[in-house]
Amino acid sequence: MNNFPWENRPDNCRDVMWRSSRNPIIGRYDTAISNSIFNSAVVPFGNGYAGVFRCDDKAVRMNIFVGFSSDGVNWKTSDTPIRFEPGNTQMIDSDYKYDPRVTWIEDRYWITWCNGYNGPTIGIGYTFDFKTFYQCENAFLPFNRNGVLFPEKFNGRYAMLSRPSDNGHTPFGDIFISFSPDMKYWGEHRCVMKVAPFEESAWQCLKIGAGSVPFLTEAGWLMFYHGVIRTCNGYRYSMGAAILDEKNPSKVLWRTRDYLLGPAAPYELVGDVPNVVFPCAALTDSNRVAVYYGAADTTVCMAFGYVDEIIQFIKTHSL
Ligand code: BMA
Repeated sequence: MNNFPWENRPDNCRDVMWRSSRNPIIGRYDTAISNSIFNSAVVPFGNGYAGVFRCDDKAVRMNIFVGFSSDGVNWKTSDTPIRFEPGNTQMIDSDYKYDPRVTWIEDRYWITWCNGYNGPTIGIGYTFDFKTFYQCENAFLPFNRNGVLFPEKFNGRYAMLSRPSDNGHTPFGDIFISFSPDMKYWGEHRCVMKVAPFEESAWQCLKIGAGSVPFLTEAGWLMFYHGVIRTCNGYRYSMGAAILDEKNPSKVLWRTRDYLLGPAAPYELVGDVPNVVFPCAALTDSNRVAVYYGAADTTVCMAFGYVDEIIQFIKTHSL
C-alpha cells in the first residue's frame, strides 16, 4: 500500500513504538463546530480511508462524525453528526455518542460507541458506504463503555470486548467478552483481563479498557488497550497491548507489563483532560502498524511500530 500512513523510527528513538512527527494530526478546531476531536476510529475504505470521529461541539455535547482521507493523515471531517436510520430496531434513542470504534465484518462496517441511554452503554450501528448509517439495539444494559468488535466470528457468533462501568468517572474496570448470533442478543459474558496489581504494573492498576479492533498475527489477536492509574492529580491513561488466543479470544496469552506509550508529549500532557493516551484504532500493512489515539481528550494523534517487534516486546515485558 503506497498510501499507508507511516513514518520510520527516528534515529534517536529506543522505544518499541514512536509518535508521528505530524502529531496532532487532527486539531481541536478542525471542524466548524468542534471544541475537541479525539478518541476516533479509522479503517481502509475505497482507495483511501474513512473514519468515525468523536467531536465534542462548543456546547461540549458529545457526538460522532464521519470523515475521509486519501492518506490516513489529512482528514476532512463532517460538520454535522452522523444521523442514523433504524437498523434491527426502531429504538435508536441516544442522549450522546462518544469513543467510536469501526470494524469490518464480512460485508459491512460495524460501528460501536458509548451510547447515552439512561447512562452510558454500548451502541451498535453499521454502514456499507459511510453515507447511510443504521443503528441497532444497544448491546448491553447501562453502564458500559469501550465496546470493541472482533473482525471475525467465532463459531458463527460475533464477539465483542467491553468494560462494565458506572455512570461517572468509573474508578474500576476489567475487560469482558460477549457473544451474539445476530448483533442483537448478547450473552456468554466472560472476563478476559483484569487490572494489574499496583506493585507489578501500576499504570494499569485502576481500570483497563479495550482500545483498537484486534487484528490477527502469527501469535494471536493483537489488541492495543488503555490502562489507568489514579494519581494525586487525577487519572492517567497509557497504552499497552495484549495477545489473545486465536480460537478462544477470551484467553489472554500475553499482555504488557510496561506500557507502549504513556502520556509524555506536550499534547498528551496538556488539554481538556491532561495525561490521556487513548487508542481507538490500528491500521496494518504487513509488518507495519499505525495506531490512532486520542491525546488529552483534545486531539487525534498517531504512533507507529513493527508488528514483530511489538509481539516480541509483549512477550518479553509481559505481566
Ligand atoms: C473516559 C472516557 C474517554 C476519555 C477518558 C479520559 O471515561 O470519557 O472518552 O478519554 O475518560 O477523560
